[in-house]
Amino acid sequence: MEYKYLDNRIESNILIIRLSREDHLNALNHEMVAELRQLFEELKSNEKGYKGVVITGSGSKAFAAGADIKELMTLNVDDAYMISKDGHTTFNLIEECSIPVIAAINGYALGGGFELALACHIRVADTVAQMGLPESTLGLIPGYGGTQRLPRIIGRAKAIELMCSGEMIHATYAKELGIVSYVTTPGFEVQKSIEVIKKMTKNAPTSVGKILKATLDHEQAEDGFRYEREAFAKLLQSDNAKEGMTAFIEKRKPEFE
Ligand code: CO8
Repeated sequence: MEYKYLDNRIESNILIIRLSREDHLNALNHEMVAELRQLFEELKSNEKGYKGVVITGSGSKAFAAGADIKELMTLNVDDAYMISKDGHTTFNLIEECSIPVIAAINGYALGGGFELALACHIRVADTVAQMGLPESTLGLIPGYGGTQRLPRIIGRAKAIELMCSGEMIHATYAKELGIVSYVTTPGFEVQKSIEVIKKMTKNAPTSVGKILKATLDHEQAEDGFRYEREAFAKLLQSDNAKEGMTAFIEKRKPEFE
């Protein structure tokens, strides 16, 4: 299938997906998320026998700088709820994939972009990568599963600190926290990810699929995902969110109530 926002190629029997909206720092619009959903639905049967998947961003500046803020500004509460729910379904499909999925983080991975990386099984980042969940700086909260996945990876204390502060962290600190498994020089994050997939799949493929499934625990978080999308959709209509997103577009600091 042809994709508008995903540029796909195959190397060593590994599918490399490049998010392709470079002018917007690969910000995730609804269509791009729908394309990811389609692709990971197709990967369920893995008819082509891929060994793994690497997701990365086009250009050198960003993996993905978040959900598309301009698109978010057009959504009413019902649309926002549904788009967040679609995102939850899509990112759960990624997490449930029966072959290893690695996020090769090249540059910024923020908001929804970081949430996409958190849904992958493993993260590799280049030395200039910066990541975080800055939604609170826009008067929002994460809406693509970040409130559930980040605490699972680094513990609640550090996760709530990062989410409430909206702070961006560098790759080396992300590695210290256990978010990122490897840090590479810029331009080598995809190669390193391929190497990790090769290492993980050199044994019985039946074992790999079962290990990925046995360690999956997002089902326990279903209430949390529902709370997240309800809160996101309501907050999106708030005066603070309008101020936060308008300030981003106008390239100024927001003034929150
Ligand atoms: N959405 C839309 N456009 C964006 C985004 C974004 N998230 N990020 C960057 N862009 C655009 C900019 O508007 C700019 O476009 P233009 O040239 O037309 O002005 C272009 O990309 C380049 O960006 P900058 O000029 O800002 O580049 P800088 O190098 O100065 O800064 C940053 C890079 C620091 C990454 C900066 O762009 C930034 O802070 N971006 C926004 C980060 C952010 O707040 N992300 C969170 C978004 S909210 C979110 O992700 C919610 C997820 C849940 C959604 C649930 C669905 C309902």
